[in-house]
Amino acid sequence: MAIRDILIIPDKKLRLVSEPIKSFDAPLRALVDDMFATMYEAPGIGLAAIQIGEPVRLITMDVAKKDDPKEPRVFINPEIVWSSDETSTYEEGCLSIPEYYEEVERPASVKVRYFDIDGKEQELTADGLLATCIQHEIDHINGVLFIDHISKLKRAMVMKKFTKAAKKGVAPSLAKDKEPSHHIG
Ligand code: GNR
Ligand code: NI
Repeated sequence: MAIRDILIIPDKKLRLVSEPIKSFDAPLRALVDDMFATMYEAPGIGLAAIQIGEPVRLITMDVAKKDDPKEPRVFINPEIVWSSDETSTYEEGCLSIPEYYEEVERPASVKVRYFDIDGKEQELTADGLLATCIQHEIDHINGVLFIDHISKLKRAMVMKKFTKAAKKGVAPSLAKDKEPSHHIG
């Protein structure tokens, strides 16, 4: 079991459309173990395989509150088969866009069909944070990031900060959703 590096924007791999899982075997279990180790250590409430550079349709998740018992969940080849018309708004973050948070509106409830680690088909109807997280992670396996759901101006600001930081090899300076004054940026 290994903690793996998490890809950060503007890494192009984060824009790949991940491929379906075909084999429910030992290498898949090893990858799932690495994803849980990486997700819990970060810490994060969800992780898509592409975030550790593996372009397969695999998600790990645990939305249990801190101090409550762990609720590890694995979703393989997940598909949203129903979404509510009702929406809800959460302040989202992403381990691939560290320390940037913004409100995103999405369907409040979703029904997801997926395979579990044993290759058995499952269905789950989710609401609240679980529904938001499932949608955030399914976006990842389709090469979509939560900043694709915010304003073009805010997205451009975030991309610029992280692109600059990546070139310098430093962490980006992100005063919450504000572009710093031009003379200090
Ligand atoms: O840890 C995470 N928290 C979070 C908060 C609100 C909405 C979505 C998320 S997912 C994120 C981890 C992550 O980047 N998963 O891809
Ligand atoms: Ni994310």
